[in-house]
Amino acid sequence: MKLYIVPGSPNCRKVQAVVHELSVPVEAVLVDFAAGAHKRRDYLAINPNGLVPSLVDGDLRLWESNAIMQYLADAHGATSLFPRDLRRRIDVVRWQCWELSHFGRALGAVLFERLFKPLMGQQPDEAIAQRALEQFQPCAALLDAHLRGREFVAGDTVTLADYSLGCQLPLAALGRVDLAPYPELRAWLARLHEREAWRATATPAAMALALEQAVAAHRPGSGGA
Ligand SMILES: N[C@@H](CCC(=O)N[C@@H](CS)C(=O)NCC(=O)O)C(=O)O
Repeated sequence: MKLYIVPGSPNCRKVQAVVHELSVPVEAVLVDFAAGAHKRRDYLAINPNGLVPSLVDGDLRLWESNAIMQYLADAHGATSLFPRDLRRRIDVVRWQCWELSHFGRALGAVLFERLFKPLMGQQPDEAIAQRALEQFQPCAALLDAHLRGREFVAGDTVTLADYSLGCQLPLAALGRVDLAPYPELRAWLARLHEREAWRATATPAAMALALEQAVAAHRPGSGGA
């Protein structure tokens, strides 16, 4: 099995966390974004979107991070991460859908403007970041309220839903996204951080440093923007 990733990508991290949880032998293939490898014909044959992550398992070519997580969990009998019981399973699916459509989409738009654009040498658009932040805040409040009295998003044990919803949050501070108003969310993130699979997939130090430097160069008043 081959997993195509870019170190530091939140969508890759959620899949990598599942790989670590399951201890499955997966060959990680690093896609060289800087060289445009994700837009070349050989990679587009695997993922026509030109995005990461992608999984190749025999003749299966699978893209969309949440689908890859579900496939890996089911293929390895991980019923705790992705329960077979219909009610519990659909709860996990629901939160993963919500992550893609609402929570992660809004947060991703903020981070794209404030972190990833500077990293790529592009000028951030703060108006877009502000609008996305306004969409993120009610989502964060909803999740915060949901987590009250719960260890994890879909119950007392970690599931795919936690890794999907958590994958971008470690970058929040760098993107000036204030999580202070969401104490339950922060406590849940700390619980996630206790898991070996989460710590093992943290953004590589070199990537974290590059992000910090790119953000600093574009900070208002830095003279870099
Ligand atoms: N919905 C997709 C999103 C994948 C995605 O946007 N990946 C980012 C990295 S986190 C990417 O490949 N960006 C490259 C680009 O936009 O050209 C998934 O969940 O797999």
